[in-house]
Amino acid sequence: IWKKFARKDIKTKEDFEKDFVNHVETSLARSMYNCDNLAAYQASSLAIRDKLIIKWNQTQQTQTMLDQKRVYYMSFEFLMGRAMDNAMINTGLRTPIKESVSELGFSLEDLIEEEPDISIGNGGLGRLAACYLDSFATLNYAAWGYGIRYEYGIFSQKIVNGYQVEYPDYWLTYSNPWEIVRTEIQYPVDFYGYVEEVPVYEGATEKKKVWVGGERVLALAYDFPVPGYGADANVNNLRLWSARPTHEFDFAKFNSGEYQNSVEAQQRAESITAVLYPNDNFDAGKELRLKQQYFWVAASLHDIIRRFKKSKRPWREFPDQVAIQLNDTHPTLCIPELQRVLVDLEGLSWDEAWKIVVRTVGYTNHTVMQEALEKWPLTIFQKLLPRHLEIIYDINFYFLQSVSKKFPGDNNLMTSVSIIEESNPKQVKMANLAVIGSHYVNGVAALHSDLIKLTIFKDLVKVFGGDKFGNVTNGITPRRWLKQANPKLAELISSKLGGDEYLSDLNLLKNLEKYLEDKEFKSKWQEVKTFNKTRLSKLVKDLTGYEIDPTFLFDIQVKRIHEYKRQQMNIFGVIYRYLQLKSCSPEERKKFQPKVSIFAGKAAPGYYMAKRIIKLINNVSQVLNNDPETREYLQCVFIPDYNVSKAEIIIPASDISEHISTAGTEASGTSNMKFVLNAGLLIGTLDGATVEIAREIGEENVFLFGHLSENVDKVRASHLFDVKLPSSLETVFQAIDGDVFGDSHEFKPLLDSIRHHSDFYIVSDDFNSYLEAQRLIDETFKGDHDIWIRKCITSVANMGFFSSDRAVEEYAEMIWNIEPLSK
Ligand code: 26W
Repeated sequence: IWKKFARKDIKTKEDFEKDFVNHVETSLARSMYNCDNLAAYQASSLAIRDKLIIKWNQTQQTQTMLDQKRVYYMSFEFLMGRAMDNAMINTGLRTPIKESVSELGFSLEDLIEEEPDISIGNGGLGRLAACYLDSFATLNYAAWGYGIRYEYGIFSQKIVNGYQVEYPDYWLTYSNPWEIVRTEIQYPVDFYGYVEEVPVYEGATEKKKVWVGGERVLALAYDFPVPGYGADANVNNLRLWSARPTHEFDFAKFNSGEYQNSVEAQQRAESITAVLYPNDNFDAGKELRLKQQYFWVAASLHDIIRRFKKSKRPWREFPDQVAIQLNDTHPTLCIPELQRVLVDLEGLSWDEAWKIVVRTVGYTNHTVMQEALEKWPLTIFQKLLPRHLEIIYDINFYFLQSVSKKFPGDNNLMTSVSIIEESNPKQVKMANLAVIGSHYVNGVAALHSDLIKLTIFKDLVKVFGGDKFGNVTNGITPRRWLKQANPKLAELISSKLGGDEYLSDLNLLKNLEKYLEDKEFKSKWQEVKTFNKTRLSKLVKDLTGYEIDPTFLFDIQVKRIHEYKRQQMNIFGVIYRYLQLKSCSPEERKKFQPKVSIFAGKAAPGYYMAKRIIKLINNVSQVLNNDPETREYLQCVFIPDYNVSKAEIIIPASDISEHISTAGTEASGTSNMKFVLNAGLLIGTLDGATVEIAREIGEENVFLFGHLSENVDKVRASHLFDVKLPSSLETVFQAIDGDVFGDSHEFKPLLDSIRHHSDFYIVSDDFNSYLEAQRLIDETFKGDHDIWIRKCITSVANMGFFSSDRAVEEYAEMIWNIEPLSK
């Protein structure tokens, strides 16, 4: 019977239409007469989701049957963006569904616009996790993502009077057709309480420690199917946890009539997964965040262990079945939690357990910035997780014992590698715990991986040796970042390469070099760029009211606003250009390459300087775009509320994009890869993965400038007594001080941090070389345009290395020791 009635897969247009109508009428309880775009989006999503679930079930069954090792990618953030378009593309159903939807009276583009972004991440780290999920599924790895189902994702940003204003991002308003709530999967998670000594077994004299939790919440699982690319590809799982109250409730209070108070603790439970912390690269050390981390780690490990126990294998085989990857230090509690489960609950010896922990866990570092390194005050830790703190002390004790044997008397070394920082207050250094408790540590670009060995982990390298540390350069998924974001370019490439195979084997792009002399191809290439620039111009008009001209050079910097990323340098450059234009005659102006500088990005709500940078960009925009003398040559816009779906429109429209961080500060960057893959060139410092991009596509195709990372310390040291501004920057500061861009008081802190507070990000030292690179861009763009297009084509052709498929394969081989499953 089961087989006879098993749900049929969607194969034809008709299958989809039937499911669509069904969902409108039953799942949504609507009819043909009141099916608006929202309902049509929901019904389409449900129909596509059904298809994914069938494959999801098959994939999971096969994985369980084969009993192969599985990877658990632990990430506190997943910046998934929209799901529907991606699912249609990956399953190959986009074209038939587009036709169906149109026959049903809708436009597919309109339906896609109905979907809110899943924005449960801040920036690079969260988007990287999303790209890796796509590659796991596409390459048939048995790999799950684990995260938190925040009810409020990253805030949405409005610009009011030039200032950023934050609004809550409640993305679940119209429910979410892409998630499946697993009411049968709920685990208790405890906090607070105390540690007790109990007999190892009833009646024994030997004692062991156990944790008696003081407050309990439930973790409830929500699953998101993650479809791989290809008609018959696997569907993997992203499991997100949501906090719920337990149903044990305070009867004493209830009976005495205190109804409200009797449910108070329960209501508190839900606050754990309510909101994503909006800090990026800055550790605020808030107790609720540690609570979120433990909640998620405990639930995920519980789930992993439950699955492992079903296999009835001995514990020592755990690392042969399970790989846990820590996406930065946020899930580092996996280490003491797994040790606690094995020792306190499962009765393994400390040493046996520790071997298992270390063999299971791998750690990826995403930043060298001191202020981003997670440290928890012992007081908070002790209160929230008393047993884990003891375990961490023990881990540290055994570790330091081994260090002192190897390096007797080296107290500085001991202090530096210790998990506990003897500061006031004392703190737990999560990065040290992550290195000590895992078998491999990697950075995210070649330069970054070298730097962590020389800086934050220098002493740990001494202890463990360099072989424990390595590199996996980040990658991006060509499905979302080429096919979905830039369908016109994808189509043009497919027409030349004879199909879509390059989307799952990005090195095939190399064949594009054959067409460098093909005039028709190059003119189509240009048409695609113009189309994408026009598309972005419309978005800019809708969101800012400004009209920008697609024939201008589009110069784009989109990323979180941060002093180290140096948006301030970019806007100073824009001001410099404006002042130059103002000072020339109308005739001379005509020699300028018309250009629009486009910015977007969010500032952490508490990040004062970043917010001032946004204000300055907006004030400059206002002056430039309204100046009749210069606006034919130079404009500037700030696009509000940057997110994944906007990135998909913005990135394909660039001629130039800016990756201009102070050398040595940007771990990798991934938008640099997205821009080049979408036929834009880069201006950048030799930082993060830009170094490798230049290596792959040729240095002559990247506009490089600025001090090298190995010289940054020296340059900084030269600021100790005096910061010398180049006259170019001096002129810019004079204009700002002279209220040309509004009240100069607002920008004083920004300028002072450079001229009076030692210019930590060396803007003054890099400014002239930045301007020189900009000059070269103008010259190249304005000159023989064929040369420009050739640069773009050559660059795209050599981007194969930056596919997330390559990155994930390196992790699989070097760190996880897993092979892909056959379909
Ligand atoms: C504790 C607060 C906090 C929050 C987030 C600290 C650090 C983070 C992230 C690790 C910051 C982040 O997203 N880093 C970015 O990771 C990307 C993916 O590897 C890199 O491409 C970026 O260069 C890096 O800034």
